[in-house]
Amino acid sequence: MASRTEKSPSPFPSRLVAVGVGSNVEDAEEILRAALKCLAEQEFLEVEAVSRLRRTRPIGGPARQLPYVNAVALLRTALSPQALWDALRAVEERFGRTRHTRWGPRSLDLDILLDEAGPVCEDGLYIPHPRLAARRFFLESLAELRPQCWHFWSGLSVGRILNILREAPRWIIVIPETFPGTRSVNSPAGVAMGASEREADSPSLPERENLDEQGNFLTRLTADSPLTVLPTDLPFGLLQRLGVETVDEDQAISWWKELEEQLRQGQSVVTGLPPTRLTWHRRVRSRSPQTSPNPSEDLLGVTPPKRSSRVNRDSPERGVVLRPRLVILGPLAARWEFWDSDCPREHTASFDRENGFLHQAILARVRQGSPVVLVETSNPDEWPAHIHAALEATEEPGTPLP
Ligand code: PH2
Ligand code: MG
Ligand code: MG
Repeated sequence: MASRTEKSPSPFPSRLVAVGVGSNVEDAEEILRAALKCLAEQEFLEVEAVSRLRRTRPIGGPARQLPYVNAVALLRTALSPQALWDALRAVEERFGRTRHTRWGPRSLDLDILLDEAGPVCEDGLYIPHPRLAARRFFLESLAELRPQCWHFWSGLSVGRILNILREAPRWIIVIPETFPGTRSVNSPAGVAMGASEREADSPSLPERENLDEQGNFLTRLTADSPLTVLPTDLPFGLLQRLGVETVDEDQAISWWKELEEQLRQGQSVVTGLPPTRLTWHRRVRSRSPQTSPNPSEDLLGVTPPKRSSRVNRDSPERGVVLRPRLVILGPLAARWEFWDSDCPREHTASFDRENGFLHQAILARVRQGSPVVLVETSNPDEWPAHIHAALEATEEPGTPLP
């Protein structure tokens, strides 16, 4: 894929880019301070501000790793995102960075978290960082510097995301429709990869017969982990969960009761999109200006269904709107086509009506008040670890160093 940077040589204005800095080897703190100094000495960029350093629990990766030291630097640069990425990798290498274990110990990790020039979704580079919205420690650092920074995937500011992570119950929404090849979740990696790639090349509206598969998909994703799948999302079916068919009220209420009960028991709950009473069909299909979702409506089903007084009577959540902490989108979302209206024009050609409809329906419901994380890998064996790590990361603010 040709990158935007090759097509137009220098379209990037001088702007702010947030870079996450991390290290988890013996002398992590010194390495971080030296790396920040090294960044400041680079040509073509200036370090505008640096957050406090935080000691953080390692998220994901092998057991018994040393804690990380993490921080965020705000850089001012006119480099293209790709060129900046190259420059950062050169700095990583200077500090002896080697890549052997995924999420394993690293002497220096420099990640582009946000770019004021806009989102990037190409050649393996994703900006905002695909998992930023779950990484509480980076968000804490960013909020020290610029809480108003805009997070494209979620459609929320950093400060808002941080508030949600601090307050929302341990409820994660995973959207199977954005994970191609659900059937092959547990098959050998090679086979699974083949299936994912095939489907990723021609994503299509999942068929009704696949609905049970999608339920199994969530269950399999969370097997061997302390996450509980709420199985009652299954009977609603894809179209209902997308809100294009109305949902039976009693079903919706029992879904909510069970969700509340699980959360009350301190479980971490994974669900698909919750049922909603709203009929999205007409609004999503017709693209008139009035179709833009009204943020006060229960797009995620976050307000309990109609007979809410009965549902909530004995609930600790009573009077409180229940919000998911995180929405996780799969590899189909790591493509420009998925984001449709925000998609640069050169990427829209292959966009067909059915997919557009599916993606718009998903986006209309997820990008309204929930932090969004992308799992961009096509290897299904990695998805469970991603989902588990994302939840863990929401609970790690880190400890600021003096
Ligand atoms: N980076 C990772 C994986 N896990 N955990 C913490 N606490 N901090 C990190 O920067 C980090 C991580 C992969 O880049
Ligand atoms: Mg990283
Ligand atoms: Mg990195």
